[in-house]
Amino acid sequence: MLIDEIELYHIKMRLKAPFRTSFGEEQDRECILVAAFSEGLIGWGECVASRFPGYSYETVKTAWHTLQDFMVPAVLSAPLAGIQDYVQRVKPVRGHPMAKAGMEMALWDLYSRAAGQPLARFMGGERDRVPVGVSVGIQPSIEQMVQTVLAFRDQGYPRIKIKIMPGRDLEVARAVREAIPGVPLQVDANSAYTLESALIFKQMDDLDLLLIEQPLGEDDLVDHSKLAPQLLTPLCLDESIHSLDHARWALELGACRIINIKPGRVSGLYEASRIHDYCFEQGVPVWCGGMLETGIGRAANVALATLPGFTLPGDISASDRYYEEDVTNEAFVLNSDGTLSVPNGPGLGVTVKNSALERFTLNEEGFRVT
Ligand code: OSB
Ligand code: MG
Repeated sequence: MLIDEIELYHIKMRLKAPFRTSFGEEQDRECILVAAFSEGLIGWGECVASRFPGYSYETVKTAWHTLQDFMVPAVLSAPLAGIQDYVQRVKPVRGHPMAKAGMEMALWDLYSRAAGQPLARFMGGERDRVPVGVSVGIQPSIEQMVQTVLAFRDQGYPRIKIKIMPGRDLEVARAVREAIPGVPLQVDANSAYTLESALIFKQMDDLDLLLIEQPLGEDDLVDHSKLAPQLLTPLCLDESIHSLDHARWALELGACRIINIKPGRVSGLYEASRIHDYCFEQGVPVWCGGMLETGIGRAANVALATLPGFTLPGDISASDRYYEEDVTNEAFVLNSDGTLSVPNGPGLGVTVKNSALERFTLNEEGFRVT
């Protein structure tokens, strides 16, 4: 396939409510949208690097630079033989997984559209609905956390995740557990602790949590492997897993029992599905994480979560959980059974609302084959 043109859009969208984690707070979410043009078709991708390098070292600016200087030329330099060809071409670029993934998503959209298939089918997924949950940011008080969680529970979210940080952990989790007994609940520390805090996590064993997500440092598989056996609650890794090798290392070390897969964190849907396949063979449950995506990245996450090993609910909430207005014409809506429906149109199954894109765009640039 000859890709004739790539457009990059740096966009900014106001979240309905600020999203607070152990590494900071986001009110206006920024990201990069990638449009790839070929043979009259357009493929869209979303690069999930944020403005601030708290979750990952990548930022909107580093991603713009690596996309412009490396990923765009890799795609425009010669006709592409497929997704794997793209993956090979960008392999010499060390790191920068979110930038790689944003471009890759546009290519997945393009290739599955060209095949006339929904991306989910194109990737080998069979489900037409995927189970989902909601990720609730750190709130100003325990009271407000409980109220926020109850409101999401009442909206029909069947699984709740709450963010924790030092000083706002055990008591908050206990209060939420008491407010929603029996509802699947998990916590996410976003790397905020060290092994010295093991006791806090041991005390969480009484709360019947589904899992504890990324308590220790991103590069700390060793200490995770020391913490995991001290707990009854399964440990799940997010930030630590950047590739299939990391998944294998983490599982071999006993550093986790569950893996959160985010396409952006692992260089794209291709590596994400390889991690899925490996975990599926090993009987290790996986679930799809989220990065507060627009309708574009959300559609890709929904497609990924149709693979059979995604047995735990994803952080893929309905569009209206995040934004008043999305950049896509189609919105994802929570079904009464706590799922999101998989779009059945070709590719990502969503279309870009140009009027919204124009209003959200801070900067755009186009690149053509010369
Ligand atoms: O750690 O899972 C995380 C959002 C931004 C950065 C990191 C994380 C998150 C979330 C949000 O938890 C999940 C969602 O998109 O709903
Ligand atoms: Mg996480």
